Amino acid sequence: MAPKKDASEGEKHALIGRVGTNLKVGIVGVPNVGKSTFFNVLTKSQAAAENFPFCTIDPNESRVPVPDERFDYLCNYYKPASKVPAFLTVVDIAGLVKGASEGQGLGNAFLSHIKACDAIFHLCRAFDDVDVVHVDGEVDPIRDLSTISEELRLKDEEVLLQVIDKMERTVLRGGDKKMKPEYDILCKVKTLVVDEKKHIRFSDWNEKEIEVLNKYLLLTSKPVIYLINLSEKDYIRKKNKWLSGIKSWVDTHDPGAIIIPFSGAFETKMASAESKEERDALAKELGATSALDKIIVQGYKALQLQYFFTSGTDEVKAWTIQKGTKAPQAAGRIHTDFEKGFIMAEVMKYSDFKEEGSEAAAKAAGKYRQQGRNYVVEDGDIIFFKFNAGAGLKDPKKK
Ligand SMILES: Nc1nc2c(ncn2[C@@H]2O[C@H](COP(=O)(O)OP(=O)(O)OP(=O)(O)O)[C@@H](O)[C@H]2O)c(=O)[nH]1
Ligand SMILES: [Mg+2]
Repeated sequence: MAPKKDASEGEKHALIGRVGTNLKVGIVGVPNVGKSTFFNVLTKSQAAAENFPFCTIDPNESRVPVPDERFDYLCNYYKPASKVPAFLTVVDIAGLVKGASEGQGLGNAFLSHIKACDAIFHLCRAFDDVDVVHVDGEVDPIRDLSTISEELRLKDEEVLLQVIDKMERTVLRGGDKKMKPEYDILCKVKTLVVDEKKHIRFSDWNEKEIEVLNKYLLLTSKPVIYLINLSEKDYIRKKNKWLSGIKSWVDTHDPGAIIIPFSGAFETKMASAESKEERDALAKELGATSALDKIIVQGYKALQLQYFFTSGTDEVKAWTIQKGTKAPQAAGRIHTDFEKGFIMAEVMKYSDFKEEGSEAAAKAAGKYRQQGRNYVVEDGDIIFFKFNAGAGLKDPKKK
């Protein structure tokens, strides 16, 4: 199934990449800019984050719960024994330097770590601190953005040229007709990446092209969210000398991409608070709130994931699905038998549930709807599936 465009959120291009729910966002940036510090505050981990370049070598991976007030409301309402929110998987990757695509710095190894991710948090340093060394001397976020963006493109260039060169032997000289359509599509991608020096995600691709692109998982096809690491002071006063330049760079080089300013130093301070009350008090005292929730939600959205809820006094759970998933496949997330023996989905919109105040009231108001196999599940649906328990085991027609 080709991923669909999501007009509702103003995204211009289809998502290229793996189809599934176990998707990851990788933190990418030049060395020593605060990637691991950010990873630690985001995922409450203790990955090494020290003041020297290439502190991170092997990727660190962790899951973070996706904050959602609907989930909180349901938990508050049912007071269930088990609460399972949706999760976003985040990977902290080694720093990338100019020439990485040719083996500089830690070289090619971690470019494969980026390949294994489905979206990118491009973390960029915009804080001054003479004690924190920058591999390229002065702090200059625009230079860093260009460095990373170009290294990703160069890596794609290398992969494309290799693949095309190999295919030429069989397709052009060997007359392999079967591979010709794929070869032609790759040549089109090559024109964009190599000749026009553009990223893959900026173009519109048809279903066949997306199928081919999905095979190669090229780096510049992955959606990027720009995270700008500010000093605590700048974050609190919402001012930074680089921000407008960064915005114009992104508008020119990655139109429509999301930019989220945050501060590693501020978030580290906030992370020291032990309870929600303490955190709220600290936020009030410092005069700013954490940007982490927004970052997680945007990361999850960039992967075109969403979730539906199952809820009751035993458990309130958010089930991750890809946008466009139909009811039987959504049921299959819970158990394969639910999909095989799917009868119907009883669906309540979260807003209706909240408005009516209870399941019974929503039912009485006719807002608890029965949906069939073609129903496309919407984000935040509360669903109760009805299924035939024996369907997965025997053919119901045979008595
Ligand atoms: N002043 C200041 N220092 C920070 C901030 N975030 C990180 N640092 C410091 O910058 C240094 C590098 O931080 P890391 O999080 O290890 O950076 P990294 O990008 O993971 O580095 P590599 O793994 O080497 O690529 C550490 O000394 C951090 O304490 C910040 O927001 N403000
Ligand atoms: Mg690191």
